[in-house]
Amino acid sequence: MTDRTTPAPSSPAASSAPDADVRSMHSWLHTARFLTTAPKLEHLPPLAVPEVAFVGRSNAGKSTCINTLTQQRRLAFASKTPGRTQSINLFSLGRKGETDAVLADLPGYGYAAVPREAKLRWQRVMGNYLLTRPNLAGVVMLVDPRQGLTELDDLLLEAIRPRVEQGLPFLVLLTKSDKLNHAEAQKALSIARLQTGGGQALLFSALKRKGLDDVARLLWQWTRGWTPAPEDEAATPTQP
Ligand SMILES: Nc1nc2c(ncn2[C@@H]2O[C@H](COP(=O)(O)OP(=O)(O)OP(=O)(O)O)[C@@H](O)[C@H]2O)c(=O)[nH]1
Ligand SMILES: [Mg+2]
Repeated sequence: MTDRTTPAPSSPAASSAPDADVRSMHSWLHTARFLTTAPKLEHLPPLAVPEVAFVGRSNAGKSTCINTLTQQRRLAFASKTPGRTQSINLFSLGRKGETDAVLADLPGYGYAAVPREAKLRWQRVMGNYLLTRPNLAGVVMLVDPRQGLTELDDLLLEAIRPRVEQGLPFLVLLTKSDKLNHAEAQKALSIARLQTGGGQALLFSALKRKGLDDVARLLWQWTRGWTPAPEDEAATPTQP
């Protein structure tokens, strides 16, 4: 499961270092606990720690991915019924009870049974969140590779392009890869990379626990590499 990078021949310790590191990244993710739920953008607390958002179509596997990464069965509520997650749910990460990062599970888009008005409202909320959340440190877009990137995924990509161009880390995670054979998975990966203009894409399977190390490493790097924009340093609850 762990990436095998070529170790320096003169340094036996170097070959075991990536394993040790990735273990501590996983144990950091396992500290996840529920922080808050926000049905609307204005209910989100201002935070001075990096936040990584999980976005994607309804039923793509966002909540399951968070549960798998954090090794908790029901932290984020996953379900066969599309549209299960209806608010922005935040989960704190950090050892010794201290929060040093936050994961955000966002409601999925594209669920056919949602009335048009609610869809439009949600698209606005999502767009505003992605464009204005000051402490956003990265976006993971989950895509079912059997569908590929859909029109709504493209719209979202377009919406956040300015922030990504300014350096916001972004990853397309092809979920449920256990449902594809090797050739299909590789093809889906190439297409996703093309569709994101050479952006980062990875295969993931909660069922087979595939891609966990890579995602853990990215989340760690993104949150460690995040620095608050100067005006956000003193993030405090908004005044009434
Ligand atoms: N085979 C397989 N099924 C998966 C995987 N990940 C998620 N699922 C299933 O896909 C369905 C949807 O998963 P959720 O995690 O609830 O999806 P979501 O993106 O959070 O959905 P919304 O909250 O509606 O936006 C559930 O039945 C999961 O068990 C996976 O890696 N492999
Ligand atoms: Mg969900």
